[in-house]
Amino acid sequence: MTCNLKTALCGAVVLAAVSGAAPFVATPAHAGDKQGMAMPATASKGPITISGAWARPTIAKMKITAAYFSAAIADGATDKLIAAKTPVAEKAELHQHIMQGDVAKMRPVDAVPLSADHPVVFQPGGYHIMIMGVKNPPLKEGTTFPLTLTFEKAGDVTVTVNVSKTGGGMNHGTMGHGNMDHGQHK
Ligand SMILES: [Cu+2]
Repeated sequence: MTCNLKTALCGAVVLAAVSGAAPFVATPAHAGDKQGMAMPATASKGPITISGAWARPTIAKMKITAAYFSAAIADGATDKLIAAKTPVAEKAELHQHIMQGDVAKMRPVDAVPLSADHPVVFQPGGYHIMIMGVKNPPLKEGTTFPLTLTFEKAGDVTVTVNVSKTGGGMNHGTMGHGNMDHGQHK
């Protein structure tokens, strides 16, 4: 019964430390997620980061092109890219290139799964966003346009796409996508 004062002091110190930390926890972490201000080449939302977005220029009246980028997600999180759209074209579809013997073919895919162990690189010869029905062709080299990627959990992420013949020097030439299995488990 003689140590009440000490105990009470100790308790008060702990309480002060806990309540002192609380305002930091309450601060919104992503107040600056707005798109379209500085036209970033990298965009992120929640655990997802999209970077290095580029698309091939079109020539003359060509109304079709493809966009590429890297999609990464934080450790422990998973999501699925399920759709794409852009105001510069009527349609944007998720596509995958596959080799059948010596013939490169492409086909639409419903969804592209994303996890920290399995970041996805959209690149020539693999996954790409097929952009169809370009409204004001040509899409000239050196210009940019917005591309909105829709994720199952994170929702829409809009990234600025650089129109470029080379993708700004990114070199993923040695990566193979030959036999990836993307079976869906809904
Ligand atoms: Cu395609």
